[in-house]
Amino acid sequence: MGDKRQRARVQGSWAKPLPKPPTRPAGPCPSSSSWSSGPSTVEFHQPSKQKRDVPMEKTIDKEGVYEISHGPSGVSTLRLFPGFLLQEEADWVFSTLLADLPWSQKTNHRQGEAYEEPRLTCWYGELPYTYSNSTLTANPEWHPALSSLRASLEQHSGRSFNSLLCNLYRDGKDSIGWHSDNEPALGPQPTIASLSLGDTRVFSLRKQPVPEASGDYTYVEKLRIPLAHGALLMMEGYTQEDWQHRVAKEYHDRGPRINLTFRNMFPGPTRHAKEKVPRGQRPDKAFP
Ligand SMILES: O=C(O)CCC(=O)C(=O)O
Repeated sequence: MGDKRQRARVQGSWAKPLPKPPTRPAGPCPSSSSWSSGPSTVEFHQPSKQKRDVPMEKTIDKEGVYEISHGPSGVSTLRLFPGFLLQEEADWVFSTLLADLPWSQKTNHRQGEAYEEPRLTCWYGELPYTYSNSTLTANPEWHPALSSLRASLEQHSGRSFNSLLCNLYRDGKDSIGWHSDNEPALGPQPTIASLSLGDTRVFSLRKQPVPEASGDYTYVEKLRIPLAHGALLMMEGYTQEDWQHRVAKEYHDRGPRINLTFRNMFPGPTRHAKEKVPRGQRPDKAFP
């Protein structure tokens, strides 16, 4: 059938001339989606998504100095001394503080709702301490056991501490949620000395995500530090700026544990970290 008649039958006589079939370019036949010798095929390729691995949680359990990150704010350092207090001394301090300190359950406020912290606390220092929209009043009368611990920590670290938050985890259900100790009253790059007594609990840290992650912690670095009876952990440098920490609930039997966090507070307006203007778009979890 002549070309003219074929056009008339298939497309109607008004049809323009059929386009010429394209000719295969010279050279070797490229792979799919280009011309091949048989009927032409076009393969769809999914735009390649970068595969990312969720980093393995690392454990720190040996005595040492650990630079856990070098940015974005600066160097974050941990110092771990698992046997800072000898067993006998740790036993005596634990039972004395458990019996003598004025432990109470603090009520915090979030979005207008009151909730009780899942642990007991008491506070020592010349200044009140405000976090989660509730204030622990100043309490300058240090228990003698606490004063003596403060003196040995100051000698050991070369730092001074004028304040102390005591936490009592009654069992594995007591916990503290993700947070940073970055209240303005603690000043820039605060050094926190954290002494643990009683049953071992896992202290976890996670890096703050980059602003582009929009608060997604899936791919951030994570650390776990089992803190046993008599262990001292120092958090220094930019740890409070670039990392968060918590003690999660545990669903097997845990005995009571006391944690003492010695800090240095400066007079001035206090705001809790969660009220602070976030770096990038960093949404923080509540601080139970
Ligand atoms: O119990 C602990 O080891 C941590 C306590 C803590 O994070 C805090 O008091 O801010």
